[in-house]
Amino acid sequence: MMSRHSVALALTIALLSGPAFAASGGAVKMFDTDNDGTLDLAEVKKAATALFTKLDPDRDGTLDARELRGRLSAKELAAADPDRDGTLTLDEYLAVVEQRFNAANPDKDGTLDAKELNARPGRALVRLLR
Ligand SMILES: [Ca+2]
Ligand SMILES: [Ca+2]
Ligand SMILES: [Ca+2]
Ligand SMILES: [Ca+2]
Repeated sequence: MMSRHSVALALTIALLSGPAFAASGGAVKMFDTDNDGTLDLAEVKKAATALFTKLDPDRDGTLDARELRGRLSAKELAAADPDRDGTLTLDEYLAVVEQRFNAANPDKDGTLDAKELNARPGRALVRLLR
C-alpha cells in the first residue's frame, strides 16, 4: 500500500519529468554523446548534420526555405546564404550553427551547459539541431 508520502513523491517525479523539465535538460541529454553534461561544438555540429540530412528528403545536398520549415526567417536565410542561390549547403548551415554556438557561449569555455542552452541564444541554436 502506498503511503501519503510516496504518493507525493510520485507526483513530484511526474511533474519533474514533464515538458518543462524536458525543455531544460533535454537538449543536453539528447546531443551529449560523451556524457559530460555539456555540449561542445563537435557534438552540436554532429546533431546539426543529422538534422540537415533529415530535412533534405530530396537529397540534393541543400536545404531550401520549405525544407528548413521555419527554422530560419527569410532574413536569417539570406544572411546565411552568401552565394545567394536561395538554399543552404551543409557548410552554410554549419556556419550558422557555429555562429549561434558562439553567441550562446558568452563564457567562451568551449561548451554549452543547460543554463546557456536555455537562454535565448541557446534556444535559437537548439532550433537548428532538432
Ligand atoms: Ca558533451
Ligand atoms: Ca533539398
Ligand atoms: Ca547557398
Ligand atoms: Ca559555456
